[in-house]
Amino acid sequence: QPEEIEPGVALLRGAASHLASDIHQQLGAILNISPFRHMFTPGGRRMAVATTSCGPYGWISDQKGYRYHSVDPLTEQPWPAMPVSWIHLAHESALLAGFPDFQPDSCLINRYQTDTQLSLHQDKDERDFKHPIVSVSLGLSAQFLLGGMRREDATIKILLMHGDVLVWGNQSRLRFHGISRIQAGYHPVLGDCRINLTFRCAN
Ligand code: MD5
Ligand code: FE
Repeated sequence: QPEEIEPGVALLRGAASHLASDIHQQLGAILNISPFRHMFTPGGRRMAVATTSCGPYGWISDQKGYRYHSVDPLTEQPWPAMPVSWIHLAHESALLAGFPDFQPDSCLINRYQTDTQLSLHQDKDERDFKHPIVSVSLGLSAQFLLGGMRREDATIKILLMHGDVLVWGNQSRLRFHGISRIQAGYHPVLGDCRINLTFRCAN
């Protein structure tokens, strides 16, 4: 039963906990095909968060801009398949949050190591904002910063822990958001980092 943090933000505490070792194992197989890498912003800055993707489309960034693409630029091959158990988790989470038709065609995988942060931004690279985004937090905890529709709006902090799932939809789909600097630590399953999976309808 989701907790409504704000209209359109549904928090499912611990909803992915029971899948953690399964997710970790499948992540290993994905990384053997498309490893984590630090992409560069269109302005030429190296991103602190390391990323990869699975599913039909992956999110990429380079001097030409931010976009979704069906080929991994590192391997020049399609992205690895989205594991069926991941699709089910995303679909069930969206259903509980009131989105019965969520069919992700992309899963962006973010890795945050100690001291990594993600500055305030909006997710606007997807074709249709009527679809929610489902995010799954694994490993080290993080303070999530939830802002408003304008960059200067006040933010609230949400502590995201291993296994937490959030569904971002409707009026909260385009809120500004970010992640505070990750504190050093060690998680028994994921080790010394935070991993976030974001399931999206890119196209
Ligand atoms: C993370 N990732 O924890 C977050 C989870 C990203 C990113 O922000 O862009 O990869 S997704 C959080 C999110 C998505 C869409 C809308 C909102 C938040 N929101 O309205 O606050 O690594
Ligand atoms: Fe984002």
